[in-house]
Amino acid sequence: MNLPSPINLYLAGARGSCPTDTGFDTTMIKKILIANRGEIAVRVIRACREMGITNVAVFSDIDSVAKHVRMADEAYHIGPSPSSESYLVMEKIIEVAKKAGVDAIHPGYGFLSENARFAKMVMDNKLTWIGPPPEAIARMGDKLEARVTAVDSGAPVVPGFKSKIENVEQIIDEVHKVGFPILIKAAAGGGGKGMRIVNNEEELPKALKTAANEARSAFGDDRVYFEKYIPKPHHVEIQILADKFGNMVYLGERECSIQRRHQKVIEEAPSPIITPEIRKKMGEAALKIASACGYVNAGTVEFLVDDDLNFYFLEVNTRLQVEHPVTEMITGIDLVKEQIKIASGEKLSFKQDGIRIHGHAIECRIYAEDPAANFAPSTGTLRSYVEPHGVGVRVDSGVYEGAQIPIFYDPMISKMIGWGATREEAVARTRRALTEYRISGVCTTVNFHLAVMDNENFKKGKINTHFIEEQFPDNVFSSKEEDHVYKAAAVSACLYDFLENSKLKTRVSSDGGRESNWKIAGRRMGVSRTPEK
Ligand code: MV4
Repeated sequence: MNLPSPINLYLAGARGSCPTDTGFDTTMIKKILIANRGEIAVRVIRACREMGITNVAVFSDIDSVAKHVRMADEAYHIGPSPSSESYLVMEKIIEVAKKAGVDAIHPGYGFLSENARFAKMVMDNKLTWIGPPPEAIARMGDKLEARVTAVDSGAPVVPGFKSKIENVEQIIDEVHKVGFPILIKAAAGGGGKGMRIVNNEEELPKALKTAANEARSAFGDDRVYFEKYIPKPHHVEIQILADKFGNMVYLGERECSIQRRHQKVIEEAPSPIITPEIRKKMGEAALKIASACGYVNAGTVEFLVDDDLNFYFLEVNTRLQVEHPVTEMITGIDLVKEQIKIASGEKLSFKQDGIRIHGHAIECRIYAEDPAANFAPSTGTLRSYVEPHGVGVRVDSGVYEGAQIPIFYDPMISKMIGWGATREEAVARTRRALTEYRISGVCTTVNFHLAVMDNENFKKGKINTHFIEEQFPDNVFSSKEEDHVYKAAAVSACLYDFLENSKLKTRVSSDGGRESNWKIAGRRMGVSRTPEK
């Protein structure tokens, strides 16, 4: 089981090695282990192959024929399906890295990517860690330390407190200075966990207690701090790259306000609200914070932006992010290749004034979720799976037709990125590309994304972190799974027609195929579903 699977031995011989001169010096890094799965593992494999680097996948029981395993030069089994017994087991991954003879480990996002202990373990085993220094990961992972680092660097930070809250008396003067409402946050938190809005002084003692209790049970760390609450902010983040010689650049911003339950759904670059002046200010603030924590490799500095375009530091993500492609599309810079080059000790090959923003890119995260069931994960077999193509369209996916969508991992199956010369063109192209997805067997969020592309506020760039709840309050979207309902109905319709001795005539849908023929046939049988908004 620990040998490369036969399919990969075949592929490696057939097309794995890259004989052409890629311009990358493989003296330091010849072979990389990718400690991840799904679309991000595929993304890193692609970068490796373009650079002439041999790539090694790892897989759990259920992933033995997953797309990343099929594409890799070599693949090693690392344990049972639950990630706690496979993708998260540091010792197993180090063991495979040694057995396979790799030079470096790329963690992708999620899993071990922001685990400072793992980064250190990789380095202690004389392997190259394709990520930031463990000290920077640890420092930014603590949201209170990150806040203090940002304050000391001179970057704008939300008004609030710089240290752990001990009791109400200690903070009450500060609270009145910034004014209600305030937001209590957990030092060990992030991603929205353990936050509490406090509207007045009466609520304060109880809120402090519950926030600390929640933080203790969620993170084993009850430290909390507070910030002024910024209502309906934009979430805008700056992509940075830093080499080992102190060279740093920012690659513009990404607008990530469209999210639900603190999970991003649609991201775009550039942000529709950010001006060149604010971009420069935010970029420079991001680099100050990165310098202050000795940052190296790719990273993201998150900011909250209010309607007056005041921006405030929020968090640093010490990893490659899901939404990195929108930045790649508008800058022409391959972030994964840059990560690998930085880790191998190369200097950045461009300076800030060499970075240009070209056009506009929008990413839709396609999740295997059922919008009709409050976006619960939808698992099963991808009975049909057809991806969009054509001008200005990029699809990064971790699946293929016939693949299983397991219950064990994140339900994101595909990312579709539409590029256009202007935001209007990017929206139209993203919408067009979405109509080309043909997915059955599981429910997906494709139709939700279509509804957003047709939303008047979205089209005008009027979005903030409350967009989904405000624009789609009743949560009703059709999903492609509906086709099954229509198929069943259409089969009945055929039977009915047969019995009536009349032919089922083909009708062509007039709106670019958004409505399937099954649906049209189904409707003839009087099947009606919740209409789209
Ligand atoms: C805030 C905020 C308003 N004011 N901080 C949510 C995730 C975590 N990283 C920080 N978050 C927020 N912090 C202050 N002082 C509003 C949010 C917030 C949010 C931020 C980014 C994207 C989506 C969000 C959804 C709800 C709340």
